[in-house]
Amino acid sequence: MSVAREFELLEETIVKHPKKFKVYLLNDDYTSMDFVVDILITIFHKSYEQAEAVMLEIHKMDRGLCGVYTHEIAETKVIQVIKRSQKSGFPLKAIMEEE
Ligand code: TYC
Repeated sequence: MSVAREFELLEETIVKHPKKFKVYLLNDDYTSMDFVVDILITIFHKSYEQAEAVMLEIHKMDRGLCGVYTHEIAETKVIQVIKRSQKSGFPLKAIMEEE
């Protein structure tokens, strides 16, 4: 196979199947439930009911899935969570994992 063809196939793979990343929020003992619900509504675009369910899942299971995104968007969400948490004085953490 020619180098040009190999490059074409690689390009197709990258364009059509960009890697996806799961973003999770982690439980802790100090962040208020209301703050987590607000984060889930404003950063992860959940409805109030969805946000409450995800927050309770994290509270019980130690982490919860907030969404699946491309690398750049997932990274932005993680940074937004950390910045908002620091500003509000909560230790809430978000992590991302390749799907
Ligand atoms: N465990 C926290 C409490 O009891 C609530 C909480 C939920 C914190 C989800 C973080 O990602 C979290 N106040």
